[in-house]
Amino acid sequence: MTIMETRKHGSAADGLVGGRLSRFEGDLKVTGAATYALEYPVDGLAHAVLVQSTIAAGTVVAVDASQALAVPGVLMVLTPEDDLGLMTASDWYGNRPENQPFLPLPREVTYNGQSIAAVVGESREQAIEAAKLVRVIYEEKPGIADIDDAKAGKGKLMDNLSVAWGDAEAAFAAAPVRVEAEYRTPREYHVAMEPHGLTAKWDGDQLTVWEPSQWTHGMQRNYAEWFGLPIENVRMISPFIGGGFGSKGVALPYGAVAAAAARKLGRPVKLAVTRPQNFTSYGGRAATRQTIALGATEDGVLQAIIHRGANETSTYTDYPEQTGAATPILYKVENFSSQSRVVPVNTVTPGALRGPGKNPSAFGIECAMEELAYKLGMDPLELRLKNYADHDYQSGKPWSTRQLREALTQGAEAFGWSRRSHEPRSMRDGRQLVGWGIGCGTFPVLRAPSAAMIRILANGRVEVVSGAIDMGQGTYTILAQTASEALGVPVDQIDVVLGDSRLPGSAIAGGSMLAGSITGAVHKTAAAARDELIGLALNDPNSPLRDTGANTLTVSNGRIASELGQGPALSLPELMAALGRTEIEVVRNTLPEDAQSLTDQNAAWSSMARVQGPTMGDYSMHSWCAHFAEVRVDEDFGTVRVSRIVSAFDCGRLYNPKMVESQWRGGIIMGIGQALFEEGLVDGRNGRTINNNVGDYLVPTNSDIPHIQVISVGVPDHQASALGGKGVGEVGIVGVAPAIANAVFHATGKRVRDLPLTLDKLL
Ligand code: MCN
Ligand code: MOS
Repeated sequence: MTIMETRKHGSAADGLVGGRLSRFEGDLKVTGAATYALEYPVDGLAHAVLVQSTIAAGTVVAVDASQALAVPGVLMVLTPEDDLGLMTASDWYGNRPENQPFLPLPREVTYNGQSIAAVVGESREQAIEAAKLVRVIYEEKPGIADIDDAKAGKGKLMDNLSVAWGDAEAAFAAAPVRVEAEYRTPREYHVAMEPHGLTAKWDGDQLTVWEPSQWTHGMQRNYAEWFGLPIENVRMISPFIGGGFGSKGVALPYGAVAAAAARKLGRPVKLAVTRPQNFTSYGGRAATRQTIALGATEDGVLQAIIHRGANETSTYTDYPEQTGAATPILYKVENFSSQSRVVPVNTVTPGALRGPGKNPSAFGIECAMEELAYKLGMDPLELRLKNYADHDYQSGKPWSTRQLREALTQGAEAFGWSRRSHEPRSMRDGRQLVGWGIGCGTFPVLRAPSAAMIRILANGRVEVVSGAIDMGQGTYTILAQTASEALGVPVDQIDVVLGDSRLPGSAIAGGSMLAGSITGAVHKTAAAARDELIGLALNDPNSPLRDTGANTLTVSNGRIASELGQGPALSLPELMAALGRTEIEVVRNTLPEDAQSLTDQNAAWSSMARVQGPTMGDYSMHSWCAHFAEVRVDEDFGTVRVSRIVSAFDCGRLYNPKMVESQWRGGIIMGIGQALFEEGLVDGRNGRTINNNVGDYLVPTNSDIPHIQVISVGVPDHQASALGGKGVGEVGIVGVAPAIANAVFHATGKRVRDLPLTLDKLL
């Protein structure tokens, strides 16, 4: 646990909600003062190294560890022979299979790169050396390398993802203008700067885990259930995280291996997942395929959308990457049909990666819309505005707030869209073909309860305490601002303590739901703390404000006083001293009244059971954006550079515009990577991820990123959250890749429908 020293940044207004306060933990991170999970000094550490499978499918017949065990310093080799005594944990919704053992080092191999053994040594170097000497004998089975493998087949229809209204087939058949095409996205990976790993330490039956986590309470529960412990026996500590992007929301098999090894050895164990192992220790974004058919009238009114999507999944879990997530809600259409399939292949189960579902979904529909615009000979901006959805046609509900029209028009204005010439290859700059394209994006508002604690100390400092996390998105900062505003105490008097499952429960930093949820909880708690202070000041026999005749007091700028100037204006230390209090502690949560039992609370913080989707209520609630991209394509070489991006967003009220702009830019940068570079390559012979390192799996560098202008067009949305904000963290990536693909078409006249847009596809 680290108590954050807050400092003044800029003006006093910067410290309130809506101010541009700089990130509290930023200095600590860039100066190396932040302690990451694997850097915690723990006495007596042993080091575990994973051994991963080299076949796509089959059985581990035997593991010969004799040579490995002979390496000096090696303490233990764990193999599928070892019974680690673990049980399967609940899924995200809190559903748990009964009596199902959990085998983090299984005998059955279902993908290449699966952990099947681990070596523990006195030093990491000794363990690495020994891991190379572990001999595994397999009985190999034919595997399915990826979704394009002939053996993969069409996969399974996910009935719960089918969406339909009107008669899409008939309306499409009757439409005078039609486009239909297949869009493809490859496997993509999180590649957060901080790789995965943990240190696990047992004290009797208490387990402490230092591990980067997007959800301390959810992962606490994972470990507790694996090891059959009461939930409070596990402590997850994660005050600093070097990025997660969806990969650090649940405990993963390697965590079970490290904790089980620590228990067996009676020593703390550290396990650092190597960069290559990060590519298969958890799933990246699934490869997707989708066919989109659009039917329209000759003047560009959409008549039908037919969407057929599919994504890769593993052979053991049906993970849906919902390519139909954005398709039904972006445009007004009376006839709609969407179906989704999952295609099991021999891969680790894919996972959530920034904007899951919505991201590939927007690639399909937003490319298809521009294809339709060209077929109609219509400006793609005009086509989008013409088919603007006045309400949510899927749920039939009104939007809570939807400033997508403003995003499109203000984005277009800032970009200079009106200067575009429509024909492909009609704009150039020397040998560079210039192209402009649009991509819209959306992300649902998810609402979840959270708890928080406010502690007012004798020295006047205020602690805001929560088990929520900050992986760079700004939680520390916005919580100080929220408490400052609600409590009336300047932000430099506030410390924020996060990232520990012992602290009050919180929603996951996932699905862009944390900020709305936790600012709501902190606001409520801080207001209650202020009321308590005022109550004590008015009523406590020792309070200098008691007998002044004042009956209302306010707290402002850290001083408590009557509005009419009756009696003294006391600073918090003065009041605390007079009251003889060392501390005032207030805890509140945003669960409903009838869900305050400990069981209900534990379930709420450690599962998704109480998360409300975007249409659970009277409205349909989403964040929205419109990206405008300019590309330059070298006519001779086919190289694509993104030379300018302007993006306009509706994310409701912004708690801290500086953080938000950085979130949006971060998403856009990831979108540029997705558009131009990112592609997990699979060896068709053995299902191996070939480019499993950051030298070969390319992500953008500074020189790939142009000026990015971001614009907020949102208005407060009080349906979406207590303070009026909508989700920010993910929507930025959604729609970027299609904007770039559309710009590349405009530049070159060549329509590339499979990401990434590499030069070979343009020549
Ligand atoms: N914010 C705001 N006003 C709002 C909403 C948000 O000021 N109305 C700002 C706050 O600074 C807040 C941040 O935006 O801390 C993100 O808020 P939110 O959209 O609620 O997202 P979460 O806090 O739930 O963070 C998770 C989200 C997800 S799901 C991914 S994936 C992602 C993302 O955040 N991964 C990230 N942004 C990331 N940023 C960094 N640096 N690293 C990651 O791994
Ligand atoms: Mo974000 S992919 O929901 O962690």
